[in-house]
Amino acid sequence: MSSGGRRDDWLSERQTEGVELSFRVRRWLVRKTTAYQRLELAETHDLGRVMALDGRVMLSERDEAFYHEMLVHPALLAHPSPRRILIVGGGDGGTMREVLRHPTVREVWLVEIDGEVIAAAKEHLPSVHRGSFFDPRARVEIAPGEEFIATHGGEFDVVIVDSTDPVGPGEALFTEEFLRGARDALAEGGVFAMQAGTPFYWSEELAQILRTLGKLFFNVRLYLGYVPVYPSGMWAYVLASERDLLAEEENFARRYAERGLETVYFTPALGRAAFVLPRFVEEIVERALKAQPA
Ligand code: AG3
Repeated sequence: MSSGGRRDDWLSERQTEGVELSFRVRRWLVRKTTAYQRLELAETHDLGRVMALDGRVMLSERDEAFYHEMLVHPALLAHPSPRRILIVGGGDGGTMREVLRHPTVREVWLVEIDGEVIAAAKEHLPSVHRGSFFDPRARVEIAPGEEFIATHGGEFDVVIVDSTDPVGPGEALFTEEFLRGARDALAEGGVFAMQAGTPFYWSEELAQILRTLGKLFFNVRLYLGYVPVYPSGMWAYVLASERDLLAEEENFARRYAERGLETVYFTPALGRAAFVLPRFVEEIVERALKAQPA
């Protein structure tokens, strides 16, 4: 049986109790249960290869760059000189690929709980990792993120959480305890970034993330991007820092040019515009961050 699916030639994600998105499968590449989750990888009819974990679509080859660029570049461009980077999750290597585009980066740690995700990505998703696992700056550790951060205080210029959803099995990476640890893993002036689900279906989970980050960081900034294969297509990300992030956004264009970045979705102008929110999302943010220090 495919995830939530009725027919064997479709990979389906049940996004809500009443909404499913299905991808017609040409060929199944992986269908297994690892120690942590159900792992599915298929060659699809329209979107290239698609990977799902526990029936939740993690990426398609066709639009993964939309997501990975938006998760990585605002955070790295908000830092004047990001050298040491930590990625929690992100076993497919797409986030690491985008991090490694920044020539300032000396070392990037990828801490992924499920080694089988990395193995499957290495074998079946070369277009996503594009060799980033083999970059001399890459360090890969198979471990739960919360364990790793507990022993790496104050070390990273940027910490990026590339997790599954705030609902379900990824929940550990959304708790106050974990997020405090992620904050404490930052060096002076460090920048934290995470994916935060969709404001369209999961406004309460998003508000919860913002409330938690609001307690931990001086500056919390929500932004949006478009990811066609994710629930609702409207995806939220959060930057948090002791740095003045609003001021740092003015440096996006210069740093993008200086670092010679090449992207298919992100541009410096889009990166700044992404913080301009639809009214209903502004309301979620205002309510969640109200009564917090500005
Ligand atoms: N990380 C975010 C996946 C969330 C998608 N949720 C869903 N389909 N329900 C993806 C990992 C890519 N590196």
